[in-house]
Amino acid sequence: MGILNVTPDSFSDGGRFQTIDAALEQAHRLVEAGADVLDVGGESTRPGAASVPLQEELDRVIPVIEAVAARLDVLVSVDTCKASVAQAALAAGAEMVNDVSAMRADDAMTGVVAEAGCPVILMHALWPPATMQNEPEYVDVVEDVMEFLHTQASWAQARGIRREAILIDPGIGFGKTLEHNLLLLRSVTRMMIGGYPVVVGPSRKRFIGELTGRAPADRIMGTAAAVALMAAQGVHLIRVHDVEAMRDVARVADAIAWDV
Ligand code: HH2
Repeated sequence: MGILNVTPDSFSDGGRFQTIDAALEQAHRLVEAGADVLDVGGESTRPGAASVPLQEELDRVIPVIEAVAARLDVLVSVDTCKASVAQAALAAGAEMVNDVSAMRADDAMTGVVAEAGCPVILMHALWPPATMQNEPEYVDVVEDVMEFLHTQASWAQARGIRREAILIDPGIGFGKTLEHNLLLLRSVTRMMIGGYPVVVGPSRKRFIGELTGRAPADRIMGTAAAVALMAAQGVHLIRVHDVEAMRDVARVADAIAWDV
């Protein structure tokens, strides 16, 4: 899954793809590099990021989704917590919703996803993002995150979303210390117990900076290590900025670990 942030303030690529032309060019690059899914987002979720008004988020993502869906053969996902943005994105050609609040932020989200019948990623985060990094605590981080995701998945099904449409994501960096992130990445196969496909987004994140001392743009090798280990553990979808490099990493890791 290639990341296409149309935001001024994302932590690693903010401000780079704000015009439709720049976003389309990047979308082309990501698809040529082998992305199966493009995740288009108009609101940064980094700790402390300002929330974006509805109209502004719509103005950022909808024209880009329309342009990408019309021109490229790729599944477009919309990274949003707002039901109206998801609805407009699906009408504009998106086919999947990626909700980092696991559909807690907007009560109308389950209805939009159920009606569309599209796949949805439910991600774990301590909520809201503004305070999620304030000394996060868990009893057993893997167990707690898994229980939360299974609860949200059951609730989603009770609201009319098909079980087969649900993917889950432990939410690397969303209300987690370095140790929490490492425990989740080390034990990601435990996330698969419920049978939902698992998505992981380690790309250029702060835990890699904490381990290597590097700035976001220089975290590609650190990201590669995480991607290799995710592929080797059978993670279904890996959300990354550097698709060309990570495609090779996943290809080799898959061949070694899975003989494919
Ligand atoms: N991480 C980010 C955003 N959306 N979605 C899923 N499912 N999983 C993730 O780990 C995830 C996500 C944060 O990364 P990024 O989009 O690069 O930065 P920002 O939130 O600053 O735009």
